[in-house]
Amino acid sequence: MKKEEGYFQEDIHKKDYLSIYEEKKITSESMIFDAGRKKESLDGYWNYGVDQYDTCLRAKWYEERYYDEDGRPYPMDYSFDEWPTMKLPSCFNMQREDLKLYEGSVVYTRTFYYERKKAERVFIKIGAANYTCRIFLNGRFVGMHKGGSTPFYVEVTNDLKPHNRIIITCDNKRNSLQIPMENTDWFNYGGIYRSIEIISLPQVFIKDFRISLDSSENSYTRIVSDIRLSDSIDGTAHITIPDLNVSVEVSVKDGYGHVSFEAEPELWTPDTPVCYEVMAEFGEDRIKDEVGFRRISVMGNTICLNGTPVFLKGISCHEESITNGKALTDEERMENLLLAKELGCNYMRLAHYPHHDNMARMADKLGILLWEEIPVYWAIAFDNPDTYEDAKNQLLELIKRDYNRASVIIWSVGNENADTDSRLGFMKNLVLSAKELDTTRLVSAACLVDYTRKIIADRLGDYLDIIGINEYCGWYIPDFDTLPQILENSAPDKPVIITEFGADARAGHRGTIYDKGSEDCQAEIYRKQVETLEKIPYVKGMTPWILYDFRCPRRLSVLQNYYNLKGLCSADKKYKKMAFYVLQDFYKNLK
Ligand code: GCB
Repeated sequence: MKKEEGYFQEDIHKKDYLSIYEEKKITSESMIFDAGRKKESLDGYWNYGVDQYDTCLRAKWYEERYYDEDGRPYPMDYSFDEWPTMKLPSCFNMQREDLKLYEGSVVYTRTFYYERKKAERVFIKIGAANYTCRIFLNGRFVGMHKGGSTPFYVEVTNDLKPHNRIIITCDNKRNSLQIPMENTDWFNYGGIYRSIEIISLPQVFIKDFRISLDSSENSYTRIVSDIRLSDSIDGTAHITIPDLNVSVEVSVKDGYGHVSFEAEPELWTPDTPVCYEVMAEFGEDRIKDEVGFRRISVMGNTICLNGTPVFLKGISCHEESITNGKALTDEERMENLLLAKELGCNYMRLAHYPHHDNMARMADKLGILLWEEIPVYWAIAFDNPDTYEDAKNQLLELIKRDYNRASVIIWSVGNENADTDSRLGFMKNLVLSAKELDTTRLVSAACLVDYTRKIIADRLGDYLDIIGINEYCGWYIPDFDTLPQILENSAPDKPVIITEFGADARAGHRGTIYDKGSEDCQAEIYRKQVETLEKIPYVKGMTPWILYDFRCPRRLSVLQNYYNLKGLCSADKKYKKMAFYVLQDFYKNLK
């Protein structure tokens, strides 16, 4: 294929080379309900090039315009098929020592065969890629997604051939307008770190499927379900739940159907994490999910699960492992959940961004309640409308992804954001969006304490169902006695969860309770914290910071050595610090 004359100069001089890739934005609107569907995996070995200057996008390598009219090759700056390979999904930082601190574009490519069946629609799903991802199939730009932790889907029905070349560029450069912004207290892993899959569907398919107890009624025997189709057509869908003897028809009009019916599910709780196989079908399409039924609510200062008051015995957790970065294996996820169980938890905070959806699926089975969060972290560009759209999109993608998970009880719209007017408007709107899309859960955020007035006084609290509070009394706030004062000065009219407290301790480093960085000092702070918090009637849960140590570019002391050491366990999770047992004891003896 021939390149236009002068293409070379255009490639290097064009300043806004990215604008053409802003079209075809993939958003929460493009999501497809994919539980129980047959998928073909594109995981495995991809060729890749580290493209620090974004030359693939500037020079449109994906067009593969190799030859002039006489068949002579143009000079080329890439060699897709000769490039080295990397196994996906993965964080590239963990794959090559010299990429450990790289932040920027990586071009991934591979070929694959596909035999398209008549009348099917085909989509590519990427579980997550950090942060901006652009997909090209057979020379054509098919879509762009922003946001580093949620899944996205793009239709490729008309682009597929028997033999295909796919190219995905993925750029994890930090940026003050993104969610999160450039400064975070965790490591900015890059790459396509969750699975890449092909999903083949009939012409008309079930695009969204939600099922839960009816949140508008105080009943435990009424189930509601919403079905949205890919197309605006009329018809009848079916829902079956064999173990509940449910088989109902759903009348669908203009692509949407709602049904409400009686059933007697055993309620989902951490002690009885019962999930039912639920099937839905419309025309040739079938989906299948495993769903638990429970009700979460707030009454005054109390959090109730199925009408019974519950105290959230929790722990915070990042999505990270020493060997795999964010690309955890299911075994590693299970290890984290079991470690929380061993600690005596009935609840976890999945900080500070959406973790893999298998985490919630496993929590459904193990009986662990979850707080899920979007990375509206610290000083977001609250004045910027595009930044808001990005945050909202990440929130909607998360909610749509995990709507049917009984374990997820709280959506968090952010963490530690200063109480300014623009932040209030931004985050209030996120709260309202979450509530509009999902009436079956509570909405919260991890707020800052007003240390000057020593009071819980974040204006966002008015809009939340539960107020989350991060407080570091005894650590960043050296005078521990500030905590009882804050708690005494405050009289919230809703439950409070202490979303963070903690202290750094290097595993195996001992000292007196005054020696910062020693296990003894950390354990003492935990002792004082739980002793104080236990007495406060409106504190209805806690997720101390954090289950295990994690990589952190901001932590430069010799003790820390680029790790945040507030873990109750060492980073490899093999060693439990003294504070682990303090919290375990507290949870064990809590009534
Ligand atoms: C916080 C942040 C968390 C940090 C932690 C710390 O308040 O929410 O992301 O890692 O403090 O260790 O300072």
